[in-house]
Amino acid sequence: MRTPLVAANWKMNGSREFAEHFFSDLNLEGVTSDVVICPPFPYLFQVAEAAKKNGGFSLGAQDLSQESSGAFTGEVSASMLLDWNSRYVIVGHSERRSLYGESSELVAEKFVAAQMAGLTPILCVGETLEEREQEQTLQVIAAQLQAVADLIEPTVWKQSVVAYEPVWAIGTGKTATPDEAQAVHAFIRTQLADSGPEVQILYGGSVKSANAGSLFAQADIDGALVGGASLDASEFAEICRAAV
Ligand code: G2H
Repeated sequence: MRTPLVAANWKMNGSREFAEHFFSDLNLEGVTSDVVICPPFPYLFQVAEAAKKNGGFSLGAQDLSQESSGAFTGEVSASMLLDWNSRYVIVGHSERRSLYGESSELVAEKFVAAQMAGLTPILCVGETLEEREQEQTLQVIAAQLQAVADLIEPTVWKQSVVAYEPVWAIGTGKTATPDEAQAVHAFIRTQLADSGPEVQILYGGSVKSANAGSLFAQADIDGALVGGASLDASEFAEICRAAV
């Protein structure tokens, strides 16, 4: 049995004041899933403190460097994230791939850096609208997963989370139907070798409390990576409650 997991990706949103209000409003009563909150880097400390005080969720980061230390201005290493008690880190979010030119090979190096340091990578994969229309969805996802598979032993998948985020559904209000998402999740599981049955595979892309239940009811959807809706504490808690 896989424990459901709901992760908040705040993206480049928030402030100290926002985080203060968020945690005073966040009520995770009745939540049985794993919960992760991924703030921007400057708020890791504040979220780590809130996690210590309130409990019920773990800390994650939104990205990391593939390097361990050195002259890499602006970068943040896996050990720095661990220093603030991060347990998870998102790698290969489509915004990193499309806006910052991150290749699948670089994403794979980041995955390995995270995993070797003891962080759980949340590897994002997904196709663009054009790729879906050209019926290339599964090939695109297989290639994104293969770049990681080329660098790891198959059992290492067990120490990771995969998030399927169709690019056309991100922040657009459009969501894959539960059946569309389920088909891709089932495919992803087959690509993870013998580890497949144990890996939490999340759906991401305009998830909100109104659509979470029908997505989570699918056999291979183990939770969600939530962007916009994670900025509202009660909406986010509602989504977490739907993950049973
Ligand atoms: C996809 C998702 C979170 P949103 O990027 O990673 O964001 O829920 O706003 O579509």
